[in-house]
Amino acid sequence: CGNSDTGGGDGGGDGKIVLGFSQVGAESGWRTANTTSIKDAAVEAGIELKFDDAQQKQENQIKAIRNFIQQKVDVIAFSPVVESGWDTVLKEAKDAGIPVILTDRAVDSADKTLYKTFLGSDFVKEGRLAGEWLVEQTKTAAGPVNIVELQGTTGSAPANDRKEGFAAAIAANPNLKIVASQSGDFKRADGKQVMEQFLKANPDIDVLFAHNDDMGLGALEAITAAGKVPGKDITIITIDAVKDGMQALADGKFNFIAECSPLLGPQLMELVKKVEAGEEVPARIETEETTFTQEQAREALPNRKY
Ligand code: GYE
Repeated sequence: CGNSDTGGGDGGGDGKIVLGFSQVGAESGWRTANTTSIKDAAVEAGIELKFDDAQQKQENQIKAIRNFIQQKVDVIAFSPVVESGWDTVLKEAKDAGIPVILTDRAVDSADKTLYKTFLGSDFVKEGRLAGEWLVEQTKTAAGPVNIVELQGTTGSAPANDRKEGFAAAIAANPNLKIVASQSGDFKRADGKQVMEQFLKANPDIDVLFAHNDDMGLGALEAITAAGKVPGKDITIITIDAVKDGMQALADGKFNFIAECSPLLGPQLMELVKKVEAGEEVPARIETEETTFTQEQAREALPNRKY
C-alpha cells in the first residue's frame, strides 16, 4: 500500500500511507485531546503521520499544506483555522493529485471537489442546543435576561455557527437579550480578559454563553474576582465538555454544556485509508454528541477519557 495511483505515494519509502496533518494549534483542552486522538490513531492504524501545529495562523497552515504537497504525501488532512481563503492551496493539492480531508472545521469554498469529505461536528446544532436549554430555563422569567457571549476565533466555523445556532434558538423568548458579544479566541486567558470587560460595562449580567469550555473557565476567575458566584449569580453555558469543563459543571460553577467530541482520530484514519485507495467516501460525516446538566456531569465524569 502507500502507492496511490492518484496521489504522490512515494513520501514514506517504507510502504506505509503517509498523512500530512495541519492542526490549528494548542489553544484549548479540546484541541489537545484532538491532537492526542489523531496521533494515537495514526500509530494504531500504521499510518505515517507528518504533524504540523499552525499556532492558530492561516498562513502557517497554508505553508504546511504546501510542504506536504512538495513532500508528495499520500493524503492531506487539516482543521482549517478560519473558513475563508483556502481555494488556491486546495487547488494546488488537487492538481498534485493528493486527496484532502477536512477534519473538525469546514471551509466555505464553493467548489466542493477541492476536498473529499468533511469529518466533524454540527456547530450550529451545538449552539442551538445551548440556546434551547436556556429558553427552557427562563420560560417563566418576568423581565429581561441579559446574556453576554464569548465567541471563538473570529472567522472560524465553530464561532460563526455556534453564534448562529444560539441566536436562532433564543429568538423563541423575547426576554432573552445578548447585551455584549466578543471573541475570546477559544483561549482561557482571553476569556478571562474579555469577561472582565463585560463585567465592567454591564452591571446586570444574568447569563454567559461561551463558545468553548476554556473561555468559560477563564471567565470564572473574572466573575469570582468581581464578587459574583458563578453558576448562581451568573448562569454559565459552554460547549465542548472536556474534563476541566465537566469538573466545573459537576462543581456547580457551570450550568450546562453542549458536547463537542475531539476524538476524531480513528474515523479520520479510516477515511485516509479509503481515499488513498481511491474509494468513495460520504461528503459529510457528522460526529455524534450529547449535552450535560450538572447532574449528568457528575455521573459522566468518572469515565471521561479527556
Ligand atoms: O470547540 C474549541 C477549539 O474547532 C470544535 O476549537 C473546535 C473548537 C473547540 O479550540 O475548544
